[in-house]
Amino acid sequence: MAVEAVDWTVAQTTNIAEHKGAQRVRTSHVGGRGMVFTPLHLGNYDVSALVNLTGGVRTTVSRTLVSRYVRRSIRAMSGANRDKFFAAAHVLATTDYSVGLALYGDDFNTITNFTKIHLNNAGTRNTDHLHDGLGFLTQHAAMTMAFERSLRSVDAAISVPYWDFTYDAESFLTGSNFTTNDPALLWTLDVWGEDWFGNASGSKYHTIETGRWAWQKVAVVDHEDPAIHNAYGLLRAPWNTNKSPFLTRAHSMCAHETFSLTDWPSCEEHYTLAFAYASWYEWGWAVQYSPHGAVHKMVGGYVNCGDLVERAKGFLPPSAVGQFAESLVEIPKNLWRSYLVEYPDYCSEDTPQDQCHVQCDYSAGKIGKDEWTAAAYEGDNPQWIRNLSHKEWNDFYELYCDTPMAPGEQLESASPADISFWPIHPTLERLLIYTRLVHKFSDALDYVYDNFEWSHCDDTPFAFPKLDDAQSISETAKSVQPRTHKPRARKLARKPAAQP
Ligand SMILES: [Cu+2]
Repeated sequence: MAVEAVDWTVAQTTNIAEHKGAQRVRTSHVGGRGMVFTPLHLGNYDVSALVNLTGGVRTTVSRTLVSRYVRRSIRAMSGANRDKFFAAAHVLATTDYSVGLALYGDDFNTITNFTKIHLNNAGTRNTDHLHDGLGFLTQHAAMTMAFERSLRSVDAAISVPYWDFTYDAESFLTGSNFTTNDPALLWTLDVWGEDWFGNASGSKYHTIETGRWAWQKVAVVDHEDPAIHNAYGLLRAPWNTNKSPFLTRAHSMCAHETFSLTDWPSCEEHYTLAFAYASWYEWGWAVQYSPHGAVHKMVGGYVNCGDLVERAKGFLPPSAVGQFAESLVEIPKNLWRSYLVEYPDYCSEDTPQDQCHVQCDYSAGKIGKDEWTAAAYEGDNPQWIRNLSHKEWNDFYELYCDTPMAPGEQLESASPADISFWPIHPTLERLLIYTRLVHKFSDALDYVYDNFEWSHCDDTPFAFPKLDDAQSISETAKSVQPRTHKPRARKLARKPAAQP
């Protein structure tokens, strides 16, 4: 028997209320079998095909089609879709919040506001709510989702792409390029193209000079704004006294060759994460370090180090200089959080950078190296510091206190300002979903419920379907009128009327 014609019916069955009616398509294909259908909404669709065979025989086949947004590798997107993503992200970076709300609705938010959220949660003096804990992945995933909704308020057809940076590591480590272990190779990658993340390598201002993101400004925080900011009033962490008005990517730690291409997260780190950590607790901690940290570090880096490295070489062995430069990721903020150093609250616009930087209190003499080390390294005690003589320690301490070194945005709490921040964390979220598909975490719940039955409801209109009754579950789900929950508007306390 041959197929004479197929009558297709596609009907949306869930998430209908939001769209004022279900999307439905009926189409007949004489002689052919296939049909092309583009779902316009999220939700489930019933698809059925009535197949007319020769000899008047008919048969029906039904399936459920699930419609979701697809997050794709940034490299696998079509050029047009990738461009839509970057164009919408640029709207978020350049539109005033109030204007965006009026134009695009309540889901709209700006990159500046997302940067404030990140900064206000990671840049406080008492703690970092977003990193070095189990909240890292979930909170970054939540921020990505809010960012994605904001993008969709501008262009409904957008998903946030993921940047699989392990691909980069493998292309260098196994490719013919890998002859020098030169981290500069990183800046030749496609992702730094003018219309993608933009390229800051070779810029004497350590910023992007051409393309969509050229000369991107760091937001200035006005006096009324409670957002965390630096001494120059720029939307940066307090320990980042960088005066540059432009988004900064240093790409090295104080110009010192501390980076190795082999630090870039590779297949090995992601494979190990997926299979070597049995529990969510272990996984959730491990994910933020070797599987991802180096991306922030190597993009952000440290600028304004003057001759720090050269001077340090005068009294530190080369390996110590390297270890010190590399640990700038943590030292400045740890010392500040331990109240061993201060940063100025305010530096006027005409204050030169070399006069606006970390402040060490010499009133009680210099801080001893044990106290400094315990704070800077959170208890670790690196050998290179232990090896310093009294004089070397004093020289090092003065050098540290004199240098206006500053991290690029990607290495501090204002990282969402850099467009290259956004596709990093979906890569980790994707790996989490993969991990959960391939094995169960051992720290699963250690209890179960006795049953899922509400038999006392069976004689009411609200009988819960039994779990093994798929048909009843599906019918119930279709018959119940969907509802949405809107948060109640909070009544704001009225300001007392001003006295005349
Ligand atoms: Cu990150």
